[in-house]
Amino acid sequence: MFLINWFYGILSSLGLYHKSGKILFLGLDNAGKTTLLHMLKSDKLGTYQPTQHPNVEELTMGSINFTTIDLGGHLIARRLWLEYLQDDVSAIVFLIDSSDQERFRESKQELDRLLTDDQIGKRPFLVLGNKIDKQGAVSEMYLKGALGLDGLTTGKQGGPTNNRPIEIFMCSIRNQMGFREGFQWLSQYVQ
Ligand SMILES: Nc1nc2c(ncn2[C@@H]2O[C@H](COP(=O)(O)OP(=O)(O)O)[C@@H](O)[C@H]2O)c(=O)[nH]1
Ligand SMILES: [Mg+2]
Repeated sequence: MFLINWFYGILSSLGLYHKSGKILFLGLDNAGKTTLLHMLKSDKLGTYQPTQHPNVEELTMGSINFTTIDLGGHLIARRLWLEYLQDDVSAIVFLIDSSDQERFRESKQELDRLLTDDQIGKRPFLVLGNKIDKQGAVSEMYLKGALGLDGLTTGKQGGPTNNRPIEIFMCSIRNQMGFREGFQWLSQYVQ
């Protein structure tokens, strides 16, 4: 009973109650994926680290499975996310450390690779510019430009689109700010 109430609380705050499927958290190492996963989990739930994959973690809550995968640096990464990219992947959350400007190029490369991949198709994409609490964090406008997303985003109000739904939200996972709005936006595109 406790767990059901708790699932309801956290999943509805993300707009994901009554939804099902798999949500992938992708991004370079250090972007904040594991921190986000742990924020979603109660002490009663374990995160599961698939034994062969030190860069992958999974958490299942209700009918939603969240999987984090580190990108970058390794050719193996594409094989890895293809492996996880079964038909039931409902959405992709791409995280980036908005205070680490030195890695924006590398992050953009990975994002471009995902956005142009046939296997990913038109799955909805939430980009989270994390760590806005840190000194040196750039503005949303700046990050959008650095990632080449100017003019390509769907709009924060969402709604039907013929293109791939994609939007950027700035957040601080550590301070629990901003990411829920992003998930609420994303959830309208998740069955
Ligand atoms: N200041 C700040 N640090 C964060 C935030 N989110 C994550 N971190 C820190 O960033 C580091 C990397 O986070 P982690 O979740 O391990 O990144 P991952 O490699 O993408 O899984 C850790 O030291 C986190 O505590 C945030 O919103 N603000
Ligand atoms: Mg991690």
